[in-house]
Amino acid sequence: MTILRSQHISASEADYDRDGVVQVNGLFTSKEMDTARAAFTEQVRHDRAALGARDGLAPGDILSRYPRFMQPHRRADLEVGLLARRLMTDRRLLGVVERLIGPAYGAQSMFYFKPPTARGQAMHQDNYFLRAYPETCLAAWIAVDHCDAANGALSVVPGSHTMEVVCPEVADTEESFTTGLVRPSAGLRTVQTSMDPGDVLFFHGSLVHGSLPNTTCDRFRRSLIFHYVPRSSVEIASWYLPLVAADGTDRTIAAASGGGPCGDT
Ligand SMILES: O=C(O)CCC(=O)C(=O)O
Repeated sequence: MTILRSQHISASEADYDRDGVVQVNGLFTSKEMDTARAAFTEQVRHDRAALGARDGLAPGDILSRYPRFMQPHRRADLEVGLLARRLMTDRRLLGVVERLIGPAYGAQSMFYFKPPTARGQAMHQDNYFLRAYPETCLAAWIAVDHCDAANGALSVVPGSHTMEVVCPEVADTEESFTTGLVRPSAGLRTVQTSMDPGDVLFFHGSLVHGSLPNTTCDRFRRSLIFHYVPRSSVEIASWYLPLVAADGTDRTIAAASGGGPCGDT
């Protein structure tokens, strides 16, 4: 898997086509990540219900104190909402997105706190959820804290983006707070990422990826995640509507219905 400095992203398209994933280091400054960390941490301490996903967590689960935040960019009434929309449409980020998939809309923002001891998220493919059509989605996974194997940084399977989006098996919920598991095709190797604040991992909607638990006793693994779809997309699951144009305004396309890889209607 290729890791580039942000000044050298011209090399990124061929790597992305081959691997379905490329890491661009130093796209944001550590100061910008300090600001994001402080704002989201203040929000979760003050009012986690405003943005927290339900995820079926038991009250004693550390993740129920630090739930992942969903679609913060839709909350213009919150500081984190304004920040998320600004970063989602940041020119540095959109510049790489456009190199990889052409003109694009933002479809989702999320913030993961992943405190010490928290479970990870089993291996999966993002377009199983987004159902962007006729192309797929692209994730931009931004490290807010330093992350590595110990605090549950992302693992990716380069080359797995050529797989179909498949119906997941049942995951081990001792290790994962989500219940679906996708196994990569035989012969593909899983790569453990390691990232510093401001580094960004870009990956294809069919790429198999996930994370293991945070095994440290003192290191959060916070990350800000955006998903994009090509502007030529004709439909997407309704949760992701409205989309966000490069100028920060909302756009709508048709809502996808039925026909997922598990045959759901
Ligand atoms: O950050 C993680 O641990 C998992 C996030 C992820 O897989 C995703 O956003 O699709």
